[in-house]
Amino acid sequence: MCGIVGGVAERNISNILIEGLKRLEYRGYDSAGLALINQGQVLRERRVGKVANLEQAVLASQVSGSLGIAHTRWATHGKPTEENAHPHISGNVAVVHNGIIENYQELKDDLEALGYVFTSQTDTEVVAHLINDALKTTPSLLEATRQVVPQLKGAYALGIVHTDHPDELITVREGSPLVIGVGIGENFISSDQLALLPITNRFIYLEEGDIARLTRNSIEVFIDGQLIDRPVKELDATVSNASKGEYKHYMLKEIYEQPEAIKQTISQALNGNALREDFLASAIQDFANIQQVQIIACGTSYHAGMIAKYWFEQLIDLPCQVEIASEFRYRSPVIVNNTLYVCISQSGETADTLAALRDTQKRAAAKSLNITTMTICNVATSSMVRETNHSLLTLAGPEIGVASTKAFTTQLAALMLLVLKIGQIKQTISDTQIAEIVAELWHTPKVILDTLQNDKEILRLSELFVEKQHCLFLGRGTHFPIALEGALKLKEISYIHAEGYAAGELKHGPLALVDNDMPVVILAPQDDMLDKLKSNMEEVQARGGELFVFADENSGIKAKDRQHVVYVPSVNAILAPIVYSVPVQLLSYHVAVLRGTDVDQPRNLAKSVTVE
Ligand code: HGA
Repeated sequence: MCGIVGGVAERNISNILIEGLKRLEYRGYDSAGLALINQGQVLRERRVGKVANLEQAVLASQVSGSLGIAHTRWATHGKPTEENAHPHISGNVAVVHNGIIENYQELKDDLEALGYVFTSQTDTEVVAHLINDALKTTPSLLEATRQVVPQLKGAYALGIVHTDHPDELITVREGSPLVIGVGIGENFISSDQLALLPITNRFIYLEEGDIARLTRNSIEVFIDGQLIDRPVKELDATVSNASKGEYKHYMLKEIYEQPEAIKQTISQALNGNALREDFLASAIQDFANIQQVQIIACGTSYHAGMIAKYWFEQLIDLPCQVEIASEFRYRSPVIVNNTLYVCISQSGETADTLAALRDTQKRAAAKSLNITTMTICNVATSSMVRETNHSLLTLAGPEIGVASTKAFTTQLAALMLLVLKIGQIKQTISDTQIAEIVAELWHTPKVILDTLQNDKEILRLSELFVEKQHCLFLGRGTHFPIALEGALKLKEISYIHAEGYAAGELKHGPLALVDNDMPVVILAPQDDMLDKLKSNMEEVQARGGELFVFADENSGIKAKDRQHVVYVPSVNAILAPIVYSVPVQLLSYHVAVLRGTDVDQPRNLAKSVTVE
């Protein structure tokens, strides 16, 4: 979602802010802006569209300054116009904001009654006016911010500067992520450390409710008005590797990175064909006690969770529920003793998942229930990792394309490792079975590499989708979630309406949609459901639907009139969903490229969904 970058330095930081915004652009990209404090003035530039537009404006106007804040916006309140782009200014205060001020209308009414004039439709502008107003009673920017924060309801990360405070950057974290980048004689803030990696690898991760005051040479963090010590963490320099390389899009690069990402992810847990003794060792007692699993996630991560449900129940006989976080958090779910709550999120900051986790922890504590919480995510320093009992990292490297690919397949690999570990502790799976699955897991990167060889064939087929308005994806068992994921991918980046269905549900409704103009994508691994799936394919063909089948090379499914087949190398049925993710990713990618959409930054979407 929106990206914040800010800094206080000796040197001109306009380039640093722009570079930082570019690195955050994948999180929101409908408009961008910056404000620099220079000789008692706020110099502001804002532009609709990509950061490149802002960059040109900054180059043309030559605005400079050694204190400033910048923002890429993903609008929640008010259209993506220049007036609504951040920073917002009131008097001599400039503010950037990530999140939503839920009570902004009440605050706005009060401020208007006091004579403040609003120039935007955003919720953010109230913060600028409130701070400006609070400065009537105190000369301290920090103190004014402290007075305003309790009035704000909702989620927010803020960056605040003022012309009378040329060596002071105030920042607040409440419900939206924010890190401080620690430099030498200069300090920075950002909503994602990725933005600051070119200038520092030392970070302070703010906690909920923290307010910090940065100057060139000092960082003070306060919670409830008390100065508090937050540790500085040094990051491994390799995490900064986030360029497109030779690839046309991040998404394509990330699809091709999957074999390596999976290898990295499983290597941390395995020793030959066995689980390493130290893998999740601190969780052994907790895992021994659990009697069921509740997975909470959103979007693609939710689909990974759906697959894990099959694995938990089939392989280790452990009941597992999966739910979308935005539903789970608001429906007052019964929190059950001895449950493992697993949050899955690429960023570890997904607002709904994080809120669901916190709510679950609160409810469990209120009833003195014994639950265990766990995160599967791709960012070691994320809020979820910090706030759960245990975590398992996907070592996929930064994922920049908005459509998740390598994060998804590494989540699946991580979930399988978790299933095996819990099964081993509970002795519901034998060492031999573990060794067999692990051997297949090691083999998966190679099968994905072979599957990627089909890229040209998939490109050829994707030409048949370009003019389509709708598409169905069908699968059974663990490939039902892959059908959902395939449909989600196609929707997200090509804007073709797509639905994923359990193939057995076809005759309960979606079959009515099938006609000559309806492409139907089928996921046909070699598993127990193959014959049933073949019958479903016949049902589609009988109604004139055109089939695009990703089929196991030994499935016996053959190409014929209006039935296109791409063969996927044979793979163990349990792990097949990891492999079958790849052709649906490639299909969506090529369709989107042929339709000329912005693949890495599709309209209306953004990465790292830090607003609910
Ligand atoms: N509510 C603010 C900020 C939006 C945001 O954080 N998006 O991720 C706005 O609409 O400008």
